[in-house]
Parts: sequence; structure tokens; C-alpha cells
Amino acid sequence: MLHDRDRIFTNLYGFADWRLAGARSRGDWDGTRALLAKGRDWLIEEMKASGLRGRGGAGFPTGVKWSFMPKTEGPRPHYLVINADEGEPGTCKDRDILRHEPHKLVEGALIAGFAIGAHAGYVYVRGEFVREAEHLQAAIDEARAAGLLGPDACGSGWPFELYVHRGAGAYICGEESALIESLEGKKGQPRLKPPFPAGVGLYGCPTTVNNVESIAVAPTILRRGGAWFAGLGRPKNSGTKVFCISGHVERPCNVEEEMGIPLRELIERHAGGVRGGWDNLLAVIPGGSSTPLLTRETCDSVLMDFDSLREARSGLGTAAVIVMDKSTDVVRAIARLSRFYAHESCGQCTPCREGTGWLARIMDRMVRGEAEIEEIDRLEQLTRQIEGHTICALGDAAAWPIQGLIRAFRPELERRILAARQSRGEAA
Ligand code: L3W
Ligand code: SF4
Repeated sequence: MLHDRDRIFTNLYGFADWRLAGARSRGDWDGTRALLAKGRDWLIEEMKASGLRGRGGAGFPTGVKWSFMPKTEGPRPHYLVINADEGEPGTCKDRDILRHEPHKLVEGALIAGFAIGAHAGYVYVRGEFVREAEHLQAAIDEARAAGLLGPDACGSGWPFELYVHRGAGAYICGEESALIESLEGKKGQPRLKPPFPAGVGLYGCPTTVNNVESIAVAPTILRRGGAWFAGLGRPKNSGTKVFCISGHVERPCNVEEEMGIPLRELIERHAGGVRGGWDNLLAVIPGGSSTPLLTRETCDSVLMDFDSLREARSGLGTAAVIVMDKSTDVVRAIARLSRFYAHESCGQCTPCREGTGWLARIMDRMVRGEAEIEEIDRLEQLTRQIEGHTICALGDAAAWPIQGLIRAFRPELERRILAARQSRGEAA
């Protein structure tokens, strides 16, 4: 369990003042200038030493990503882009950071911008986050008025400006290259990678794209030292993490905890347990809608980090834990996600454009039991045709939940088909 002294987000619930005076009283902007004075190489090495892995879903090491940026400024400017287009179903952590801890993000942006050689940063905020964007803008304005941002940010001699850009409601704009396209004023469609943004990003220039949480934890990591963060959690899965717990629990919440906390402890300690008790648990989606569900048996022992959840054939993703008790129609729940992905597909590549719609239509028939038994295998094959064959990870994200459903609940899919046949008076 995370000790209070190791908590980074001390105002996650918004009980205290989120403005500059309150943020400063909690330690934000403390010694920022001295941190910058240690130089880019020190900042990047310290982030690498912390072991922080990106908090947007993929878990790519943040310090390593910063180190991909060109070491010197060439003719092309460098940019920092912060992904606040939080749209993964079940995920609502960046929203609360923007609302209640915006100065952690603004300070982190300055430090990250300095470390990668950027004089400008853009925060791409999900369109629906109206109040969050207002808080962020207010924090930026306060920081600028106090000289923490601007032509001589924090007295460091480094000019740095941060801009808020509002999205317009497309899930796919949370994919980093679609986000960049959208920032450039184009339709938000993912680009082929490579080249990665570190080589060719915003306006064709070297760009680092990081999730809100990844940037917001950076100042505390650098103040306390990479070794402190690396000492929390488990090797290669270090630090603290904001988990979002929703669904059939007594008290849904966001909570910062140590990486590697057992899933059961997370739910019972912070969310009041499963509605009706642990024995009433059916399944858990551990990391947002694209991560395959875990059955009750796996939930008994799995740890909440990248490697444990990968071993369990799922993933940490955005750490959005969606709890389903035994009252859940699990086939309907996954079918709902299939419709979501079909709706959000940008339509650019055929396996995703056609495949996600096809998946959703078969899943709808599975819900009604109107499919054939053989179609369970066909559904599985279809997910394999999509997975790994698309421009961006949305195709994978549509495939994985269905693969998880078939793996864990094939008997339930078969039962529905046979029951529907019987109710139509056909031979089972
Ligand atoms: C330079 C290389 N850069 C990788 C960078 C890359 C990106 C990061 C991770 O998907 C996942 C997805 C969703 N040189 C590099 C390199 N990079 N190799 O590292 O890249 P990648 O391709 O592994 O992942 P991704 O395309 O960023 C993200 C999953 O997250 N997800 C959904 C998240 C939704 C939200 C949200 O709502 N906020 O985050 C949840 O599981 O399925 O697998 O920066 O450029 N050689
Ligand atoms: Fe668009 Fe889907 Fe292809 Fe991604 S995988 S580029 S969302 S069509």
C-alpha cells in the first residue's frame, strides 16, 4: 500500500486550492529553476533512472522517449505535445489531474520542454473537458504572470510557452499521430509509423508526445530523485499510478497507488469491494476497454502492473479497472465496446473500417443468440485478421476484448446460441 509520504497527487480529489498559491503550498514549482540548471542530460538520465513508463496506455519508457529527440536544435524547432484527449472507456484520471492539479502539469511541461529542447508545448484537451480546459488555462495564465512560463521561464533563461488546444470529440485523436494531424488543423487520422514523432512530428518537426499523467509526475520524480520512484512498485514496473475504479464496486474512485498492488487489494481497500462481496465477482477489465477481461480466478492473484497483466494475457493500459459482478451480461458488455470501436474507427484502413463493423454486427447477433456455434471461431479468426494489420492500435483495441471474451466465456456464448435455438423450437 502506498504511504502518504510517497503520494504525488496530494490534491487529486480537489479538497484544496488548485490555483498557484495552493499548488505552491503543496510543493509544486519548488526549486524548478535549480532543476533546470542541472541541464538536459541530467533531467533525461534521471527520468530514465526512475523507470517511469508512459501512462497513456502503451507503457513506453518516458526518459527513453525524451532521449530520442535530436540533441541540438537544428533548423526545425522542437515541440512538446501533451495528450489530454482522455477517451478510453473507463478512464478518468487525466480529467482529475487537469481539474485539481493543473500546476503539476504546467510545471512538468516546462521541465519536459526544456529537456527535449522545445520552446513551445501544446496540450490537446478532449473537447468535452470544458471545466478542465478552463482550469488548465487559468493555471497557465497564473504561471505566465508569475514569470514561471514566458520568455525567461522561471528565471532559467529558457523561453517556453504552453498552449491549450481543444479537441472536437473524436476518440481517435487520442492516438498520437492523429492528434498531431488534428493540431495541424487537418482531419484527425493516424499516420503510418515510423517515422515516429521524435523524428517527424508536429509540422514535420521533432516532437515528443506524452500523456498528462506522465508529464505531471515528472517534477516530483526529479525533485525526489529517480531512485526514489524506482524504489516503488516492482522492477520495470516502478512508481505510483493513478487507477480509475468503476463498475460494480461500492465506491467507484480514482486512487493513486503503488504499481504492482494486487487487483483484489486495490478494489477492496479503495473502492469498498465488489458489490455483494468478492464471491459475486464475474470479471474485470483491468486497463480500459481495449484490455481483455480477466476472470474471477485470475483476479484473485494478479498484480496491477504492465508485466503481471501481460502475463495474464491482458494489459495495464490506462489502468482503468472496470468491475463486473455476476449480474452482468458479459456478452452484451463486450458487444457494446465493439459498437464503440466501430463508431470511432477513422475508416482509413480496410481491416479496421470493415472489420470493426463486422465484429460489432456478429457480436450483436451473439447477444441475441442468433449466431451459429461455428461463428464463434469465425469471430475469433476475424479478430486475428484485424490485429496487427492496421495503421494504428484501434484495430487491435477492437480485437482484444473479443478475444478475451471467447477465451474466458466460450461456454456462455454457446449456451446463448443453444438457448435461442430451443426457444425458436429448433433442435439444439
Ligand atoms: C521513437 C521508436 N518512438 C515507440 C513511441 C511512440 C509512442 C510510444 C508508444 O498506443 C496504446 C494502444 C492502445 N522510436 C518508438 C517510439 N515509440 N517506438 O512510444 O508507442 P506504441 O506504438 O507502442 O503505442 P501507441 O500507438 O501510442 C497506445 C492503448 O494504449 N490504450 C488506449 C489508450 C487511450 C488513452 C486515452 O484515452 N487517453 O490513452 C489502452 O490500453 O490500445 O495499445 O509515443 O511514438 N522506435
Ligand atoms: Fe483508422 Fe482504424 Fe486504421 Fe486506426 S486502425 S488508422 S482508426 S481505420
